[in-house]
Amino acid sequence: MAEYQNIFTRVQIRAPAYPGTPPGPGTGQRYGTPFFNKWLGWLGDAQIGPIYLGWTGVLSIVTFMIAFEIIGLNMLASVGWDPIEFMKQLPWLTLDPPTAEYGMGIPPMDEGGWWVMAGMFLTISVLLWWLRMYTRAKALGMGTHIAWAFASAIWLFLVLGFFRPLAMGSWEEAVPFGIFTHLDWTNAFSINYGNLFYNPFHALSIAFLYGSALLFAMHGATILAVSKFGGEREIEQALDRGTAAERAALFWRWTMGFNASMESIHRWAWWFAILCPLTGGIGILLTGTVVDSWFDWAIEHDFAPGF
Ligand code: 07D
Ligand code: 07D
Repeated sequence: MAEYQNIFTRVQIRAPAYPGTPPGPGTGQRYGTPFFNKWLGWLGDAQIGPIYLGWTGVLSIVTFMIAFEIIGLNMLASVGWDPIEFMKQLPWLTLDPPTAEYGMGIPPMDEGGWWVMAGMFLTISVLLWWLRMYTRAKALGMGTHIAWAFASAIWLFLVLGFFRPLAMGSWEEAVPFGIFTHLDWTNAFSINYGNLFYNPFHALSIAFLYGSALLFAMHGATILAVSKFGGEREIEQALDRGTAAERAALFWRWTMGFNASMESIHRWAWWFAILCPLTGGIGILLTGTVVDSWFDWAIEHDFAPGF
């Protein structure tokens, strides 16, 4: 008997290639003949294509490639254009923002100008991808929840790389493009401003981050646990509670004293995810602009010991 399971089982959903619902008015065509990939089928749907790009998709990919090229070529230049050294040192390589002397101006290319240009293209790319998400959701008659969730991440991204540097009057405040150097930046930021642990918005952001992971795990596990009763048909179960919804609810009342509903669990998860970068962005924006040392601030507000 073939029972539908998921990740890494042999059973794969494989219907004839399906192009999807009609793309809707004002939408261009989709490209490519659909094909199937067994490896992807283990993780999710095996079908690839047809692909819809539209102008937002094309421009977003182009601007992302430009940013990626600028970063990559600058890193390659920093190791004397040696591809072997590039591969060996990649995690340590970096494209840094301009130094403070340039303020928010445009510096010479090799003193941060490339960083400004890469940042500009990356920002355009991210914003166009947001627009694509929004317009594609509308075209499919969907809600725009996913676009707003992405907007929340973009808020933190813009605070880190644009709004806060603008408020501080210098690109130097922004994050470098580099795998380890962006960690160095994160570490230095915390040290420079009196330890981010004492920033209450960092704390909120952490609670929502951990909360998101917990809710995702609880929800995924619950649905898998009742899938043999049809639990994965969540929408039907939300409108017409079946035995899967009843069992899942009872389980959580027994083990936690409270249960979410088939619908509310998704709203819980959405809000937790949204609030993580939303509160985080507020915390970063306040740092150095309103509060110079979170440790001193915490002593003043009686929750750091003040050794
Ligand atoms: C799993 C979805 C897939 C996305 C991935 C990221 C790139 C960048 C660019 C080589 C969960 C793809 C990455 C395309 C390549 C170059 C130049 C999402 C998933 C796999 N970080 N960060 C990482 C970014 C910031 C911090 C990893 C981006 C802040 C810490 C990856 C941004 C601060 C740690 C990465 C960004 C910060 C990381 C894995 C932008 C505070 C880690 C990310 C645009 C928030 C971890 C070596 C991941 C690590 C890590 C990307 C911003 C802190 C390279 C694109 C400035 C403490 N970050 N990060 O899985 O291993 O995300 O670092 O804002 O420990 Mg970071
Ligand atoms: C970065 C949103 C932007 C990303 C976008 C994606 C691409 C790639 C890829 C096609 C992640 C664009 C994508 C371009 C395309 C492909 C493949 C979201 C981002 C738009 N901290 N900390 C957080 C913890 C400490 C510090 C948040 C924990 C220390 C700084 C999170 C600990 C110091 C900042 C969090 C801890 C420090 C943060 C991030 C523990 C370092 C931030 C939330 C246990 C010594 C950021 C208010 C997020 C923030 C942030 C967790 C410790 C520094 C909750 C658990 C004390 C400077 N920290 N942290 O969603 O918002 O990020 O702070 O120690 O800026 Mg922290």
